[in-house]
Amino acid sequence: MDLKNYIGGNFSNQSGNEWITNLEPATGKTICRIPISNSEDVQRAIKSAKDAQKDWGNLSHAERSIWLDKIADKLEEWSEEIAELESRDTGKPISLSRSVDAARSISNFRFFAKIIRELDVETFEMPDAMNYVIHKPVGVGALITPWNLPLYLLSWKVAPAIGMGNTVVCKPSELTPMTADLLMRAINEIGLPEGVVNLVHGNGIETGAPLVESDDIDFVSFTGGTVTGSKVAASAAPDFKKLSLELGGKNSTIVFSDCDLDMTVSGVVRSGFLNQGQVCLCGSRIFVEEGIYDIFKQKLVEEVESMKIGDPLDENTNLGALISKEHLEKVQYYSDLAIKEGGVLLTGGDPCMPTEFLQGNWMAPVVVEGLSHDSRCSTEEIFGPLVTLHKFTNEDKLLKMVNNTRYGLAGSIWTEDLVKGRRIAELIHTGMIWVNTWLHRDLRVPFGGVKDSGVGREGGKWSLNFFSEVMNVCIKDK
Ligand code: TXE
Repeated sequence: MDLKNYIGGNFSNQSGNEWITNLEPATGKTICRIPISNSEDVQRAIKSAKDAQKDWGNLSHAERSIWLDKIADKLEEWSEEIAELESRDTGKPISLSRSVDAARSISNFRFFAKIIRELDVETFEMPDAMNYVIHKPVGVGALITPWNLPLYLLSWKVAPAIGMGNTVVCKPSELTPMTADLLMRAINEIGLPEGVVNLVHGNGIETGAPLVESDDIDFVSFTGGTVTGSKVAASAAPDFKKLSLELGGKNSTIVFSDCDLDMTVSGVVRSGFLNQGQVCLCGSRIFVEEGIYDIFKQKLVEEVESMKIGDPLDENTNLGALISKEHLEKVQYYSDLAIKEGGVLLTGGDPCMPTEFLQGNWMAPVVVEGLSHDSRCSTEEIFGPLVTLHKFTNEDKLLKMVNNTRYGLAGSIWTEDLVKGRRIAELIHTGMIWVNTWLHRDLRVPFGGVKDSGVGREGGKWSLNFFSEVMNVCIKDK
């Protein structure tokens, strides 16, 4: 099957004849081919977005929110297809693509439909004047998304971007195009005005880069790696494009002796290995208070080894395949490096897989102890099923270790003493911290990181402000 671009309300071929073969992570089998769109295709998509923006921007927030709900309805109707496509395309367990990817993609559209419909005009009274604030569209945007949560992250950007009156060109990861294609089919089927949402398939250099660099792009919302994020920022800088970057992470999990041990063990395993550790929010450096280190380590390894690695389409699978051979090799490199850096592997390695999966990208989850907190494995983003265990004795030393990475995205703290939990949370340099939970998401809160984890926040009103130009009008009383 060959996928097509979606430009101006039509599915169309790329102008060149270059393709990328999309392989299934679990089996290595070909799923489809995607076109490598060039700057000509990109410019055609941008032009259709530009032509559509004026009329779309002139609709009211309420009128546009009806369209968001229509997309949500169609995705809800197709939710099982989303789950299966996402599971096949990413290698993640179907239970996860149902409960997280499909469900959250639908709620992204519903959530933004609601808060955009309810968006009020803010006023600020002065003794002799009144101010009122309106949200105007920015214009035409580039939405660039990665392979770990394909539709979840694409919908997280498309919904507020078009809801606030912008038109967009999407560029999904070349590793996971399937549900982006499904979203275009849904948009086409509900009859969204042509040119509001466009999509070009391709890679970063030939497709993503010309998209971000175009003078006709007014804003860029990017989620992906830190290295790529800095390239995107550099090309967006000359004409001051609005920029939102959600980049990599190397998040700390802090386990105090006074935690609820069993709840903490399962929470920490989920945080470390959900989606095979391929979530920017995963907690991959685990700091355990000395008093419970041994019992925690033993329970953690038991729970990790009890996870079922296997067919992503099997309901009982807990861990699927990694996204690509190259990524598997990257994570295996870090597993070998851990030993060179003085670590001890408590579990992990090559799982034995049934014959139909021998060509897949498989790795048993790895737990390493004995590494220094400033070793490469403990400070560099690995983005796979590998966590490092560290002991701590006091809060000052803990905070120094926790804050010593170039990233600052998320983290979690496990303690029954919530005063301590809050105190420690506020001393950690990240964008988000969970206490006695992880990935517990209220879509109204700000989402994003500091340092090398990104620039800006999305989520709730932070998305509405990013995807609009806020304008103040001040009227003097007579
Ligand atoms: O991201 P990339 P990848 C981390 C993780 C992973 C690393 C690379 O460590 O190993 O990033 O992952 C497009 N101009 N995260 O390869 O390369 C590209 O085609 C414009 C964390 O997926 O950053 C894709 O659509 N676009 C992250 C998107 O950018 C460019 C989730 C992301 O690709 C481009 C995923 C360019 N010059 C990976 N180069 C998170 N924060 O969740 C590439 N692209």
